[in-house]
Amino acid sequence: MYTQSMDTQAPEARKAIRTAEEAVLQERFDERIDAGEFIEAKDWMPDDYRKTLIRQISQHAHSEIVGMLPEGNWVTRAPTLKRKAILLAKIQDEAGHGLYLYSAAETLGISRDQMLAALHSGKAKYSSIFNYPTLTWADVGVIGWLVDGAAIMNQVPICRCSYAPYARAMIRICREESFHQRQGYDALLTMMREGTDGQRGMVQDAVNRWWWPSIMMFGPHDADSPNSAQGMRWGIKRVSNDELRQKFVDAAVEQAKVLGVTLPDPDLKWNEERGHHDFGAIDWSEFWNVVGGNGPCNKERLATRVRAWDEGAWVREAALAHARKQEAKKEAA
Ligand code: BYC
Repeated sequence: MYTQSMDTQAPEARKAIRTAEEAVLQERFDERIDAGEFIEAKDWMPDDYRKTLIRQISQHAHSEIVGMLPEGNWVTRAPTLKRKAILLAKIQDEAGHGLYLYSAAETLGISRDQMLAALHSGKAKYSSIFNYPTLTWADVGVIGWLVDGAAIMNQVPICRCSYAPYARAMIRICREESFHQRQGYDALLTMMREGTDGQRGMVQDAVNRWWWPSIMMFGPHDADSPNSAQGMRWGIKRVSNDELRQKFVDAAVEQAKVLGVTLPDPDLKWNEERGHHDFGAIDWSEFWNVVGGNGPCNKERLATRVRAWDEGAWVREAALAHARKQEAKKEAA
């Protein structure tokens, strides 16, 4: 009876009921966000909140997976067995991070195949930083120190993201990232303290090349960040792009001193009044060029991922065939 009476309503009346119901749900959702509550996968959420999370989490997952490539370049050339084992473990961790994050995004109603199709077609973004080449072994250390350092700065606040499955994934990821940063810093310290002049020169050269791209990782200035205000309102973003960048610069200056390297910015200096370091202007044309697909390695990175997907087709087919066989066996038993 209930269903029939619903069916006989005019479309406008049905729409009005839906709108009124949604207004109540929206109000309840806003109250929960304001109270600092977590939202779970099965809870009602506004469409735009869902879409924003899918965008951010899938881009984050893609960054972890593409982020394996610059370091992967050095697995066969790591200087010692110990460094090789550490690097392999780190790269494996990144694959794990990608998988946790794809799983978190899947709880929002998108499939992994859809996310990967968006990456492979160039529609989905991934972090700008992974479009730069790793020219020497020192680059691997600098990626750990600066790139993972920037990643941790950005990701610790995401452990308190309002969407619980994302926040939970981030807790484990952050623990592993801090090991990643330390291993990079340790590799650089070894080169600086026990290495030759040539090796110290390699570290400085790597720092010169990675410094600016690392501080670009935090995204555009707050005033030019279209997603920030809403992201903060929803508790997806807890700390702004510029605040995180400043914290990162302040921490890196001290770490650079211990390491004995110079950061390539003549305007970098302590500002007593602000209680922070001032730093030079970021070249945003370079950032947008890289984000737009025209960085030094964008095409290579994407082509490598697409090739891995195509060449892995037989593995996916075999895994599915195996799962079907297991299922059939269970049914027959
Ligand atoms: N690269 O309004 P905004 C890692 C885009 S993994 C490319 O501020 P939002 C690691 C942004 O997407 C590191 N694109 O956006 C892995 C937006 O475009 P759309 C990845 C960038 O979302 C392996 C537009 O610019 N970390 O470190 O409020 C080994 C305007 O920006 C970038 C995450 O993904 C960039 N750098 O804030 C080692 C963390 N920056 O999407 C290390 C999660 C901005 O509107 N993500 N854009 O077309 C976030 O925290 C935020 O999404 C961002 C951007 C801070 C990145």
